[in-house]
Amino acid sequence: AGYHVAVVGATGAVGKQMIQTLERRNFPIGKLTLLSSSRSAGTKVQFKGEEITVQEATPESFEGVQIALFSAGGSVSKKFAPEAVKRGAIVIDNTSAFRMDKDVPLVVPEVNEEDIKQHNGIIANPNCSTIQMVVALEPIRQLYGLSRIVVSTYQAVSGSGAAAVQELNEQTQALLNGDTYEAKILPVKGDKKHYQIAFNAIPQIDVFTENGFTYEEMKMINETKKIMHMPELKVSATCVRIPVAVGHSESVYFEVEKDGVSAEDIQKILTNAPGVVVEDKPEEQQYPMAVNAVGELDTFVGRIRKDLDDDKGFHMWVVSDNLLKGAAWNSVQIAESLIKLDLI
Ligand code: 11C
Repeated sequence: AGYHVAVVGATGAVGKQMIQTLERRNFPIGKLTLLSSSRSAGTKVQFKGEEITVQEATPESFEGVQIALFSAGGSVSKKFAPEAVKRGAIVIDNTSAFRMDKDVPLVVPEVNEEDIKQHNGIIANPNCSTIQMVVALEPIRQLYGLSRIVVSTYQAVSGSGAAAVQELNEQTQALLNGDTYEAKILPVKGDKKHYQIAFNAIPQIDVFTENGFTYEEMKMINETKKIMHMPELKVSATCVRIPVAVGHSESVYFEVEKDGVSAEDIQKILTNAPGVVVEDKPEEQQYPMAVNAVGELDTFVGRIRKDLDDDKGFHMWVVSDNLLKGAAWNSVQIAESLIKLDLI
């Protein structure tokens, strides 16, 4: 009568969406175990009309668990994912802890579902901004090849967690009231300085690496190459936080390998692509916007146009709910793929 599923980080921004997505998809669940840090243990959560109490995660919490969805930060995954695997669970991990490990598949079902078959207990869920970009680019790559990507992101504050959304809301309110509000979280909780996000755009997501790119930018670069199995693909990224609560937007420039491809060709492929909805009627001012993507499982693409100077270059605007396709839904989708591929 269904699987024993655990959600680790059940009270977080993504964990809540995981629980809702399991319910929304009517995922075959026999038992749902909700886990968190000791701080949030005891919280009561509704699932299919029943109340489930969140428990503190311990190694023993994973006894009998078949699928464990992790979204409680990298250190929690590093500590508990091996414990879950040891007890026979398949872990779907939404943190960056294992993404680049050679023996851990990094999966977006629309792109590389078959990679799941190589798992050794842990399957990684990519970074949100990477997922929506590869969902839109993969159908193009399959038909026309892909040689280069240059992406600039406009990322929602919920990517930094529920407390960051609270900071955005309270700060906006305070500034409109003529009060001051000291930033404590954004751009990165653990970094030295914090900046106002209300009425601002901050060109820093995650901390800086030694090459001048941030970790968020390096995630987009490295994860894209791994998911598409293209280590030679040229990718560069600039990641920017904007005062939007939910929904990441991206300006994606890409170059195909084939000559003579038109914007209409790209539009046509994406219209039939899995997980993609094309919203692209400039004459009607129709294009994807973050507010319309909230709560949706799909990735929305518009503003598809050919570069004016490069015959192989194209631009498009890609929008998705970062908590759903970017995190919770992609994780649940991987769990659905496990069933579909007869791997559990
Ligand atoms: C953000 N992309 O928007 C980040 C959140 O590696 O899973 C997800 C971080 C990650 O801030």
